[in-house]
Amino acid sequence: MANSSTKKWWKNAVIYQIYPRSFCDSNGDGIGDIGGIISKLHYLKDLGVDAIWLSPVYSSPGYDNGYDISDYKDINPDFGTMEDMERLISRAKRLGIKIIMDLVINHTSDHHEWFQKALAGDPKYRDYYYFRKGKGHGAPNNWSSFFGGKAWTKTESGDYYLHLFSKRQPDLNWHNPDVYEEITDIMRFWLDKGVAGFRCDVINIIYKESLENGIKRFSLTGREHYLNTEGCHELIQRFNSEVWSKYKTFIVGETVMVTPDDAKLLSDENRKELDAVFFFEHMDVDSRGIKWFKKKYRPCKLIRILDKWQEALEVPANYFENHDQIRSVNHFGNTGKYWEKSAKLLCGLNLSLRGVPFIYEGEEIGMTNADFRGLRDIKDIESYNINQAMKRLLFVHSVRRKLILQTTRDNARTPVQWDSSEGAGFTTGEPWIKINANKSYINVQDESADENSILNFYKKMIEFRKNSQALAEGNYRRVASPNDVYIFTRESKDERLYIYCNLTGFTKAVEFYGDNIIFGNYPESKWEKSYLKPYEFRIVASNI
Ligand code: TEU
Ligand code: CA
Repeated sequence: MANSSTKKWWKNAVIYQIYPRSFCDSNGDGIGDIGGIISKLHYLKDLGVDAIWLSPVYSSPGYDNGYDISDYKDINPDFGTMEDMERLISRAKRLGIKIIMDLVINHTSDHHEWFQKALAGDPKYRDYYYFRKGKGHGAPNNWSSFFGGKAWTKTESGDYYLHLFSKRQPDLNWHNPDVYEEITDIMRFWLDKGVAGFRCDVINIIYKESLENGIKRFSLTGREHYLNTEGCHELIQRFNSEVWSKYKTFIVGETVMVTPDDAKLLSDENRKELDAVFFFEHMDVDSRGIKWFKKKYRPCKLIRILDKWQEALEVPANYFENHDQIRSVNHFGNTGKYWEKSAKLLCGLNLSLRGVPFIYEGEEIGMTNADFRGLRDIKDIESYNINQAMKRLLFVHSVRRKLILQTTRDNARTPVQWDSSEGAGFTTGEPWIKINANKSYINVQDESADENSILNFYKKMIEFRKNSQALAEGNYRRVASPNDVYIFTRESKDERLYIYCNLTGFTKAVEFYGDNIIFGNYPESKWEKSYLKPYEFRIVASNI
């Protein structure tokens, strides 16, 4: 049995993701920064979070907002200095908040010194990347990029280099032992500074088994050569045994296109690879293979997927939002009449599932998708590349506009709405991306003052989870329920809870299990044992 000294600190943690560019701007240049984060640490403490996952703050030209790193041991001046970062780590520590950094090691920026030296012809650094001669009149193979188009770009010397993301993000060659040494040195650099772990970007695709042609697909041709390869598992095991295990880290991997079986291999405690993984299946519940082509969202499908992953993994990393996804009220809830109820329901569900819950900045106040007027308001490099790809396929403007506006990652990247003022309390200057006009009623200041707000519901729910053995470490079992209603139990030695989630805007008749309703998103006077109101969430205690 784990006791308090051997128990892993993150086992019952609630983690909050900060996308620094959009969180809080302390110097009026319109860009969120580390000073802004420091100014909000008390807010996060009050909310009840244990750790922050910080999206990249390293030096970067910013083509992919920091997911293109040009110096892993320095801070992007837009965000501040190394001293600011050290101050953030120590101030957070004083409040009992840990910092988990984003680590992007599938690729660097094309501005990175290694890539610049490679381009200049230095053989040592050319071998840090995949440079290859073209075949016939084209690229070395037929692989495609995650952001649309080809995965190869031709350089002045006539050779091509591989990039699974944008051409500004050349892939590192993980066959090269020097790359391993460089990157593990970077990990130690940050762990020695006191960070508590990493969120590893696209970690399950870093090792390319070969550069053969891929099986032709509508999207991501070539993936069978780099997805969850043996070499990738070996690398992660080495990171774990040689670096991570020497510190008390929490390592969560972003793992793309994984099945529960793949994810189990990557996060099985005995294999000593990752502590937890982010999977995507529930995010894709309403997409036809690729997210730009949506289909109708059906709650029963979401439930089936969540249940499957709850059963499969010991510690799923649970989330409904991040910086790459649309806002959860738009995705799985309601932005009209049931905005508030559905936001609270999603909070309740996320924090009741087994695993480690992640909350994305602004989710705790029910922020919605952006209100962009057109494609010109969008900054995301992915949207830009997809728009170009759709143009090549002769999609007309109105279709491109519609598909991109409803799916662009910038929907989740509009500034956090701290108050209803012009700059939303985010900035005193001109924001780098348009602020949502609904800051007039969706904002931290107003919600702090309102006892029944979404924000205060988050606080109560986090507190509830902290005090509940069953939610913190109990087992999970699904219970029979009507269509589109999710009911499950969480049970520990002395506590059994029934969690009820009505994922629809309709009243639903339900069987009553357990004894007393003890928590919910409707006022106590409205609690009815035999039916659930629209988007109702409730916790029922049962005597055992
Ligand atoms: O995302 C990886 C990834 O799979 C996404 O590109 C995803 O396919 C897309 O966002 C869905 O719209 C990670 C980061 O989270 C993302 O922000 C980066 O752009 C990407 O890696 C490249 O580093
Ligand atoms: Ca700033």
